[in-house]
Amino acid sequence: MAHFQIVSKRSCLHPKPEGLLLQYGTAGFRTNAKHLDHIMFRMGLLATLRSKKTKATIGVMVTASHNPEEDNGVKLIDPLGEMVTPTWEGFATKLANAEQADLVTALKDVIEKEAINISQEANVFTFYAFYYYGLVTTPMLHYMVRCQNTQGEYGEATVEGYYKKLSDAFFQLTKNAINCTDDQKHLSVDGANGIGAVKLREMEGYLKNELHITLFNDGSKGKLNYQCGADFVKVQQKAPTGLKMNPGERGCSFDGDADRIVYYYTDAEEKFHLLDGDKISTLISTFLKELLTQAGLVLKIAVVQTAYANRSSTQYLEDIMKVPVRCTKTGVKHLRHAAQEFDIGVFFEANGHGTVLFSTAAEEKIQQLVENPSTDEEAKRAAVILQNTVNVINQAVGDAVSDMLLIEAILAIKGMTIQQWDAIYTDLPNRQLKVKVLDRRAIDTTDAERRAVSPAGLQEAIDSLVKKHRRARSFVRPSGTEDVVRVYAEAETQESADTLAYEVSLAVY
Ligand code: 16G
Ligand code: ZN
Repeated sequence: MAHFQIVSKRSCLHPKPEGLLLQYGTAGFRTNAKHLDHIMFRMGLLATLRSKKTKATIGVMVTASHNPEEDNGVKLIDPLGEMVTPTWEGFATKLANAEQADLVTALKDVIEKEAINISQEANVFTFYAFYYYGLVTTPMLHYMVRCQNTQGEYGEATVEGYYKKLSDAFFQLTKNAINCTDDQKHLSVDGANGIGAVKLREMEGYLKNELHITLFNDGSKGKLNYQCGADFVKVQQKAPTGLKMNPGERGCSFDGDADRIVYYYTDAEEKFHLLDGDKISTLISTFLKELLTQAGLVLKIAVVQTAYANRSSTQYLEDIMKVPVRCTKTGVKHLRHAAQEFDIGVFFEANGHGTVLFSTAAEEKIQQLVENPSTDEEAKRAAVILQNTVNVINQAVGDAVSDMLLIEAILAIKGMTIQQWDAIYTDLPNRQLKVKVLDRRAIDTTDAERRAVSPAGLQEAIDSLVKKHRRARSFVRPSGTEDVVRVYAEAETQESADTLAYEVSLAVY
């Protein structure tokens, strides 16, 4: 009981603003940092319970991701580096919203419902993780939690271990790039003035001569995510400020905590070309599918997208590449869940968050092929590349650095320019808008957020607006991270997409 008294006393030092209600959303709690003190304290408690329950190390990530600098956020990371389960998200919300006097009751409720043995040693790596590692990117923490809980099988749970694992795999991959000139090894990176920039600086030494990075928005001057970063580039469809690139050169942007990445270039007419999460998943899945064929491996590969995926990408994957595509709700956990149903699940949100999951069986088959002395040369080469691809990927979570290394390796191996990659299919012009409404929860969606079921009449209104445009599509959904409703529209021309997005946003009011 003494425990609970201490908790109760300490929690008074982190009082909850009365009446403040927050929900554990797609990416944990996220709001203005000044409202988060009590949340941080309470999530520490919950992480400890989660650790006792799973008898494993749990991660606590404090980050604002792509949000403005004054925001902050916190989320819990489960033993294999994934997001906590829905039940525990529910506990998080309850705990966060309990008034001071009810906090202990809320805690006891979790303990009882989950039958937690309170005397079980809490591997409170949770808090150590953050303090011990100091500042790391979101994906690095996910990676380390996974290493810690797989007894090092996944890699060494240190910052150096992470750099070394990824860069080694990258070297093994780029060995297969014949004819790659020094020019082609150059990449401009916009670090969004976030932690990714700091970590990439540290990692540069490991990449030696295989990748020449010019880093912009490295945090030395600008504000976090302000006019830069993956979200800005994707939504505004223009280059980040501060980035200087010649026509045709490759550039990419991370978001503030480096779990998203998008690529781009400007052409000779100074037109900006964006290669977003859809282009990335197409590149990766095509690469993997070709390798599977060369290796003679029969493994089920699929791509998971969300409603934001450009229809051209879906059509290309399904019709040309014959890769099955699944659509899920926005939020990494949904995509991840769907991706786990395949031997190889490539999942990316259009905003650049994504990774690839390999089933244990898939990894074993690849391994066997590499080790089998009777594997013929072509199959073996493909199997070795597949194995190194597995190693360069951060399967725990979408990771800008790991995705960047994989993309760079694929382009090098294929001898492909960014223009050639871009030309695989042509995006339908699209537009995203956000609308402030009184209560965004009045909007409820179905069919992986592609249709609105409430308020009544909204979907019918969208349908009739869509009909006025060619090759058009539009949907609305309440944001999980901001108090707004998001509107997406795509159509045959940019003008059409812009008009449709605007018209639909009026229908939302
Ligand atoms: C969070 C999600 C991201 C999603 C975004 C949508 C995670 C780790 N992150 O950042 O996947 O795209 O929310 O934001 O799940 P929205 O609901 O505000 O549009
Ligand atoms: Zn992020």
